[in-house]
This record gives sequence, structure tokens and C-alpha cells, in this order.
Amino acid sequence: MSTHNNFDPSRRAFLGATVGGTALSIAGLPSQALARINAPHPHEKLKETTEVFGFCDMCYWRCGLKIRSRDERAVKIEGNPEHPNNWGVVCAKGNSGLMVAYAPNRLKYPMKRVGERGAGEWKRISWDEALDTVAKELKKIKEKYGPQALAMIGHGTWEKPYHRLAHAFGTPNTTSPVFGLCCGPRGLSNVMVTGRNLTGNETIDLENCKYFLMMGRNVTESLHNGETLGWINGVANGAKVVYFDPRYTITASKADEYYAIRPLTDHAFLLAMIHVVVNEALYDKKFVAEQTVGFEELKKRVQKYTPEWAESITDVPAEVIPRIAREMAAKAPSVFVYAPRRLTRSANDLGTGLSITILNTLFGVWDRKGGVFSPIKFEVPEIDLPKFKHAHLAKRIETGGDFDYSGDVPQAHIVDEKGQFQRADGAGVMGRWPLANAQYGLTNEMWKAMAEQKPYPIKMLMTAGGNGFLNSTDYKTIRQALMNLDFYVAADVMPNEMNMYADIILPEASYLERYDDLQTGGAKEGYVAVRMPAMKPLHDTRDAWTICKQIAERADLGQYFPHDSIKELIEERLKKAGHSLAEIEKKGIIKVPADPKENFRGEQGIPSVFPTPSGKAELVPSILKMMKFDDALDYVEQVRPDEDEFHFTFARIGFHTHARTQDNIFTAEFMPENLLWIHPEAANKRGIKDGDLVKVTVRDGRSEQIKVKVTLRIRKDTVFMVHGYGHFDKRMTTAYNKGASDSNLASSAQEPRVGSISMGQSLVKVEKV
Ligand SMILES: Nc1nc2c(c(=O)[nH]1)N[C@H]1C(S)=C(S)[C@@H](COP(=O)(O)OP(=O)(O)OC[C@H]3O[C@@H](n4cnc5c(=O)[nH]c(N)nc54)[C@H](O)[C@@H]3O)O[C@H]1N2
Ligand SMILES: Nc1nc2c(c(=O)[nH]1)N[C@H]1C(S)=C(S)[C@@H](COP(=O)(O)OP(=O)(O)OC[C@H]3O[C@@H](n4cnc5c(=O)[nH]c(N)nc54)[C@H](O)[C@@H]3O)O[C@H]1N2
Ligand code: SF4
Ligand SMILES: [Mo]
Repeated sequence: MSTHNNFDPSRRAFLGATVGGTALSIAGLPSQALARINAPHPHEKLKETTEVFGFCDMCYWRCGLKIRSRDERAVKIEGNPEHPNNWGVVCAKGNSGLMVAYAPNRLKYPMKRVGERGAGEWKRISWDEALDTVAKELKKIKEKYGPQALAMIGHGTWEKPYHRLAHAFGTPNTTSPVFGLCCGPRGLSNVMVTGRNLTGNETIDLENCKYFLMMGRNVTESLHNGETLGWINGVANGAKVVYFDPRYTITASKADEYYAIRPLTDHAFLLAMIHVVVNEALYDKKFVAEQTVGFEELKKRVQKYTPEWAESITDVPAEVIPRIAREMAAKAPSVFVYAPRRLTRSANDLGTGLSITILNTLFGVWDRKGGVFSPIKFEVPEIDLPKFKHAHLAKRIETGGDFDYSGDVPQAHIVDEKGQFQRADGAGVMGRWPLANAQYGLTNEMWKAMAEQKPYPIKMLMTAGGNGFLNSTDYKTIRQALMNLDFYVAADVMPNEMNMYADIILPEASYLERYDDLQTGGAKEGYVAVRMPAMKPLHDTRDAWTICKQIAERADLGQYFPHDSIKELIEERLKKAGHSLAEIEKKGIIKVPADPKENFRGEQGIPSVFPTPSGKAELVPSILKMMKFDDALDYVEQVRPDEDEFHFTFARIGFHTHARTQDNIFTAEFMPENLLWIHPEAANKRGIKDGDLVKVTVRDGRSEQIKVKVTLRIRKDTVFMVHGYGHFDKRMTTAYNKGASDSNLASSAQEPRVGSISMGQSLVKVEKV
């Protein structure tokens, strides 16, 4: 195992140099960054440009943008220096957003399927025909099966009107991948321990943190500008970084200490950390005594998890654990145990998340400088809508894709408009997945429900973006689900494997061409931001809200879209909040200033707010005990490869987003195909050389072919590839057949208590082709 403990601090000077792609190279130097952002492009000798504000839609972080246009065409994407999500910085993916609008392969006009479903044969039709058909099918499904037979999957800022349409229709079956495929177990573990959800835009006081213990949170490549920038500033301000990852990433290269932990075993390391912290009394005594419950029980439960035990499981040397614990205690509460953002890996993702939150709580980080702060919220009331027939909808927090599940999820949330059919994916349903968030659902279970037509028939699907195939792990189930449907309508901007199966395609205007609903957020300051169109929609495309309104009107649900345009809707919302469109258009954002008293109440000795059943942070969560799920705290054995096998791992790279940028002609330039990382010893043993083509085969028989990169930057028992490649939709002419699909190799095992996918449990063989 390779550890790199003797880190040379002078390397800090390089911090800004290679982080995550070209544009972020300026991230460490905000003033220079801003100067560069504001400077005219050397080739800009043409007509003047106009500027409008927006927010990025190239990933889910939504950085503030300032977009320059000439002759009604967007020509340059820049960052909005006022926006707390990025302070003016735009990453490589964000810059490549122009090539979403101008993509040659873009969906350009409404189409209907003419060949077999999934064969990719289309005919152009008019918007009227497309919308009439969708409305007719909606009515037909409702009549024949009831509204619950519609499922709706969406992921992105555009998804909100589709959720509204589906809820107005009366189905409980709306879902976003963000819970079941990404952050579910992590958000849930925060909520169980503290009642506070630390996901979405995390409220970590990165700049002032003095010690980052990072469990594979690859913050420099799986990046979010504002977060990455805050972390860089924290490191520049002297924070120590201890990083764990089976692979030597860019973040590892910036760390003071790096440990190539055995995949899937983070929980064992974390339990041993808790063991040391409680036994050596390294925790924040005042905080634990006054603001937590369950300490004694926790102490008893972790006695068996010694550092020596953890070493045998994780490969992290036993003596390192007490040292890290003591170092952190010395810096607490300005410390942070950094969870991976996507906590969908192991057989106990919930336990891993819990132990991270417990450690943070033992160090008393809540509402403290350098720990976790409380955000200031900018309240912008929703528009007035007629009461949804569907009981839960009156209460639904319409956050358009943002997490908010710290509040109660009423039982009515998970049934159809007549109060009969429970969510088909079982999210929030007793006896199925009661811990899963019923607002976002379990997308993986929704596909299964469609494939098996259980617990009741789902006959129509509406998707708003996303890619069921490449962002899942089970092609067979997704294909079966799509083939089972009576009707599938896909709204999207670009072709992908999932919408290849649609009966009708509704081409959306891209985020550079449309207004969308307001972006509200809470950082140290509160804010509301606007997205204005930087250009007229190209081709025969329409914005998401207009599409939904026009379907709603045809399906007798027009009352849920009472405005003439989305612009009118946001004007009304701003007015209700005491502001105006004219005001927000000036800077793209309106802010409520940060308030240290509110952000860091712990600094004033004011107790934190923990909306748990006990009103305190629960070191052994009472809800889990009540549900008999508290065994999540205990370590469970993880799969281990045989002599001739490897752990299969995958992740992001700075200049690609999931499976959606491989066909972008800007980002494809950086990396047209992915490679399989393999250690030189493992490669030699198999007669494999750098650049060779290999076959990667999972125990269950699935396989992919890919070229290899022989590198010391990975454990001998592990292989790795960048996520998002291996596209098989021929319409994606740039991405088609390039590299291999991690989705077709990753595991579909489920977190046993949450229901989310735990993708990291595949074991693979690698052989030369
Ligand atoms: N195998 C594997 N699976 C994974 C992951 C992994 O690492 N490996 N990661 C997981 C994680 S963390 C997440 S968050 C999910 C992400 O899952 P998805 O949300 O499905 O991921 P993306 O690839 O970002 O899909 C975005 C799709 O939205 C569409 N789109 C883009 N812009 C617009 C627009 O303006 N309007 C509409 N209607 N559509 C648009 C495009 O077709 C694009 O393909 O995937 C998860 N699944
Ligand atoms: N450039 C770019 N940035 C992104 C995204 C993107 O698509 N592109 N997507 C965004 C989204 S939606 C998300 S959820 C986040 C995800 O951000 P992260 O949570 O950081 O997730 P990943 O990139 O999936 O994996 C991070 C690291 O975990 C390592 N790893 C794998 N298995 C283990 C293990 O068992 N233990 C440990 N300690 N490490 C392990 C991998 O080698 C990888 O380097 O990224 C966000 N940022
Ligand atoms: S991190 Fe990059 S891709 Fe994501 S929202 Fe910001 S600029 Fe866009
Ligand atoms: Mo994610």
C-alpha cells in the first residue's frame, strides 16, 4: 500500500495550478480571477456585447453566471462575481455550456417515434401534434388505470414545472435521482443525528476550518466551484488535509497525508476514530454534555472497534488513528470530517454517514467558526395555486430539485390523489423503504416498479432530463421498464440512451435560452438569483415551463399554470417578497447579508437548534432505534476480491459532468474516452501494457472493453474508470462507442435500510483482449 505521509508544504504554492480543469486554475486567487473575468477577450473586436445574468445548469451546483451576447447569440459565459456559489468562477464544464445551446446533435424539434421503441427512428412533428398527443395519453392513462399509473423522473433546475404537472395530475410517483443514486444516505445520516440536512449546498465554514479529514470527497475534481474555492482558501489559511481514497487523486496530491484505504471500508476507520475519541475523552465535553444525548450508549457500542481491528480491515496503520484523533481534538471545533458527496458505495452507506456525523458532533462543530454554519435563508413565497387534489401537495416544498427533507413528511405525501395508492417505489412507505425521502423518492426502485409492474401498473413515463441507463447500474431493468410502458414522453435538450426509447420527444430550450423559476439559497448570506435568457431559443424549441403549461391546458389542468409566461411567474414571486424583476436583473442576484450571530450562534454560547425528537444531537438516533435500524451503527463485512479479482471503482473528472458532457464538443476535446486505471504489478501479472485493450468482467457476467492506463496512482487490488462513458445512442455522434460504461459494471446492491443503490460493490476480472 502506498501512503504519502511526508508531504512538502511548499507544494501548497501549486494549489491553484491544476485543480479540476482549465478555468479553475485561477480559483486560488480571487482578485486576479475577477480581473481576468472582467477583461475583454483579446479577439473581441467585433460589435459590443450585452450582458444578462443566469445560473449554470451544467451540474447541480448552479453557479451564478453573467453571459455575454452579440446579435442575440450567447458568445461567452462568465461567472457572476456576486454569487456565493462561485464568486465569479466558472469551471470547464460551465464554460462548455455554450455547446449545449449550439450542439450540432441537439434535439431541435418535436419528434415522434416511427420505428420499434428504442430503435431510434423518428419523424418531425408540430408542437401542436406533440402536445395534443401527450395530453390525450395522460387522459387515457388516468381513465384506464388512475393517475398513479404515471411516473415522472427529472433532475435539474428545469424539473420543477414537470413535478407540478405530475402532482396536479394526481400521481405520487415523481422522483429525482438525487436521493437514491447520490446523496440519500448522507443527508439521512445528518438528519437522523442532528435533524439538520447537510446536503445540497453544504454549509461548511471551509475558509476557517483547520483540519479536513476527507473520506474520498474528491473536492478538486468532483468539484463545485464555491465549495472548491472555499476549501482551497481553507488550505491556504493553514488547514491540514488528511485524505483517504483507494486512488491518488488531485485532492490527494494537495493533502498533507494520504491513505490508500481499502475500498468500502471507511466505516471501519471511522468507528475506530470514534472509539479513540470517546475513550481518550477527546470530544468537546461541554457540547456533548449540554447538547447531545446517547453518549454512554455510543461509547459502549464502539468498544470493540479498536485501531488494530480497523487496520486489519482498512489497511490504515493502527497508530495513525489515535494521532489523527488527537490532532483533530486540538483544533476542534474548527475541524470537519468530510463525507463523500455521493454516498452510494458500500453495504452500509447509512452507517458510514452516521459515523461521520457522529464524529463531527463529538468535535462540536455545529454553528462554530471553522465548523458548520447555519445559513441565512431568503424567503421568496411561492405563487398562489388552486389546492392540489393530492393532499400532500399543499405542503410540498417546491424547491425545484433542492433537498429539503428535514421537515415532517406527512403520510399523505406518499399516496395518490384519492389517498389510495402509495408511492410505487416504496419511498417513505412503512414496510418498504420508510427511511427514504418521499419527496425525491428512490429512482432505482421506480425503474424496478416499472419493469415488474409492481406493486401496481405504471403505464406512462414522463422524463425531464436524466439518463436512466448511464446513471444507473442495471440496463436490463431500465430497458424492461421502458418496454413495458404504454407511453413514454421525454423532454430534453440532447439525445441520450433513455430518451432514445421515447414515443414523443419534446425539445427544450437550453438554460441559456430561457427564464426558469427563481433560485433561492442559503449560504452565509441568503440570496435569490434569476436566470434570464441570453439568446432566443434556437431551432423549434420551447422552455420547460411553457411546455408544461401547454400540456396542462390540454389536460384540463391549466389552473395550475395561471401565468402567461414564466417571466410573469417570477415577477409575481419577487413582488411577494418585496422586490422586482428590474431590481434583480441589475446584478442577477439579491442578497441578505451574512450575519455572524445567526451563522455561528455557538460562538455566542447560544445552543444550536437540533430538530430531532429529543431536541438535541442524538449520538444513537432515536428514530433508528424505534425502527430497529440502529444496527446501521455496527460494522458489516464488505465484499473482498479473490486473488484474480479487483474492486471496481469509478468517479468524476473535473471537466465532465456525469454522462452528459461526453457528446459536448468542447469537453470531449479534453478527454474523448475513459481508461481503466490499473496498478503496474497487477498489469504485469496479466501481461497487460499501457494502452492495451482489456475486457472487464463482473462476477454477474456483465462486461465492457476499455483501454488501460497503467499507473501507480491506484491500489493493487482496485481498478478505476471515469464515470459517464460508453454511450450507445448513435445520435450522440461525438460520444458514441467511446470508452466504457461504469454503469454497466457497477453494482445494483441496495443500502439495506435506505433503499438507495450501493454502487461500489462490484468485483471484476480484467483480461487482455
Ligand atoms: N454508474 C454510475 N451511476 C451514477 C453515478 C456514478 O458515478 N456512476 N453518479 C450518480 C450521481 S452522484 C448522480 S447526481 C446521478 C445524476 O444522474 P442524472 O441527472 O441522470 O445525470 P446527468 O448525466 O447529469 O443527466 C443529465 C441529463 O439531463 C439532460 N439535460 C441537460 N440539460 C437539460 C435541460 O435543460 N432540460 C432537460 N429537460 N434536460 C436536460 C441531458 O439529457 C443529460 O443527459 O447519477 C448517479 N448515477
Ligand atoms: N467535474 C464534476 N464535478 C462534479 C460532478 C460531475 O459530474 N463532474 N458531479 C457532482 C455530483 S452530482 C456529485 S454527487 C459529486 C460527487 O463527488 P464525490 O462524493 O467526491 O464522489 P466521486 O467522484 O464519485 O468519488 C470521489 C472519490 O471516491 C473514491 N472512492 C471510491 N471508493 C471509495 C471508498 O470506498 N472509500 C474512499 N474513501 N474513497 C473511495 C474515488 O476514487 C474518487 O476519487 O461531484 C459533484 N461534482
Ligand atoms: S461547478 Fe461548473 S458545471 Fe457546476 S454549476 Fe458551477 S460552473 Fe456550472
Ligand atoms: Mo450526485
